Amino acid sequence: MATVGDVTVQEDHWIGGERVSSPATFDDVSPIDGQVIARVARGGAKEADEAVRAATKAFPAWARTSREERARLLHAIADGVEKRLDQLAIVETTDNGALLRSHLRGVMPRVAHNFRFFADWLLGLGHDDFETRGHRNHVSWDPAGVCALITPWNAPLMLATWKIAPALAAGDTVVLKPAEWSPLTASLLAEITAEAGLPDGVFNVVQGYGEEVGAPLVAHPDVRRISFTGSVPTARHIARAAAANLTPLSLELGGKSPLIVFADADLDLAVNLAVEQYDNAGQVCLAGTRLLVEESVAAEFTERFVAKAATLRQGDPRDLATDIGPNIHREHVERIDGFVQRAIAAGATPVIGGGPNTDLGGLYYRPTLFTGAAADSEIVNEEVFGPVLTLQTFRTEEEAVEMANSTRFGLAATLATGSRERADRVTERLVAGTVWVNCFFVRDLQAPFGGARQSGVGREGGDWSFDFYCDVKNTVTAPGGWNG
Ligand code: TXE
Repeated sequence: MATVGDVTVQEDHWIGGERVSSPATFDDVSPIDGQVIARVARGGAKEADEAVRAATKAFPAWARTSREERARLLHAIADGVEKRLDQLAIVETTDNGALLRSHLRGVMPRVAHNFRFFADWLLGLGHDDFETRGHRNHVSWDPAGVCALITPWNAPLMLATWKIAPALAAGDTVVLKPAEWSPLTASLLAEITAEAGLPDGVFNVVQGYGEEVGAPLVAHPDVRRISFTGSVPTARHIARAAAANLTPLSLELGGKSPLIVFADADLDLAVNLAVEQYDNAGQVCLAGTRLLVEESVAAEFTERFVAKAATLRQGDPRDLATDIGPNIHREHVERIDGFVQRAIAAGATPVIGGGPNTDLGGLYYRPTLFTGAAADSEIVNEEVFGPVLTLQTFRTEEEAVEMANSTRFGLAATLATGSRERADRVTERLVAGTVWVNCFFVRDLQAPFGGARQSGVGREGGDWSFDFYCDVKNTVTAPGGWNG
């Protein structure tokens, strides 16, 4: 057991409604100060198999549980999240370094909402009935089975519950493998599900490293769905494992999304949108890290951007006045700095930032903006996953669209423009799962969410989630043939 703030957190796996330990553990380090905060069970193939067995055993009864009862239990889990919101927030902040302010005000309430939304959506899910030459067709959404959910560290509980809530609502059972960099809130959620009365084995958590416990989990022949959020290289491993069993999978990967600022935009709004891309210290898959600014307003935009960015307070994420906290761990900061130093060596100019904030220790990377980076340079094309933006200019709408789409990713795009016609024209031509016009990060759970190209496979949200987590079945019944 570990104590984080004044919260007691279990460091074991959660399998079949019980705490299960492993002979080995791994150190969970807080990015705030580099201290070890927990020694977490280090699972492998054995624990992955035990968890899948527990979930398989629990599946038939859970699948037969009425929609109303499943919805009631999801609301009870949401109640538990709300009751322990402060605890979840401080544990998550200590574990992954994201702002306590965001966890308290936005993220954890949203976690509760994830459960409430999919509970209510389940109750509204229709059945299709239609006739073909007198035969009745009945389309039903059947639970699929055990779902392996693999999640990252940048928004651990938020991203996990986007998957857990629809899977449970659909009547599936779950094995969650949280990222090894932020394992703790999954453990608290396991407690909450038990307190809410979720039957044993319906929700399971295995802890440990991706290659050791994640790989055997996704390769398990009894897993019926895999949903993954994380990096492209890991997605390739997972897709190969899924191919062996032909397990359907949903992949939500990275991005290098454009934020296009037209000269007709409200420049203050555009600057605010641009500075928002530093949220979560730049560790957001959706971040619009490529600022594409119309040449005629580029100087003015840059000046206002630099002034606005200078007001951001960097520091301890537990301080409610902090705007930018640390990055997740030392190797990640070194990776970010590698991108930045190579960009400088290649001739790009860091208008602001350009290195870690040494006053705060090595894990706090200074918000950085590059100009003068070549279109084919690494910094313009690779996902840095840190507070690093590039600014390029364009002259025509045509050129803006071309630049926006010249990436192997396609997760999101943001436009700042005062012209509705332009917004319509440009949006139609952008390759992206989500396009925001004069706004950013607004997401309704009923909307499809996912990426084009190498940003992902499939969509989740509303009906799309149920499409993924269910086996849709059509039953055709002949008009006659009944005994009596
Ligand atoms: O992610 P990984 P990492 C991107 C971002 C970041 C980079 C590296 O660019 O810098 O990825 O992050 C589990 N089988 N994103 O290395 O490895 C792993 O344990 C099964 C974007 O931390 O993809 C963790 O739970 N599972 C992204 C999860 O996969 C495996 C968010 C994600 O880890 C596995 C995070 C395997 N073989 C990183 N190997 C986004 N889209 O938001 C690892 N895992």
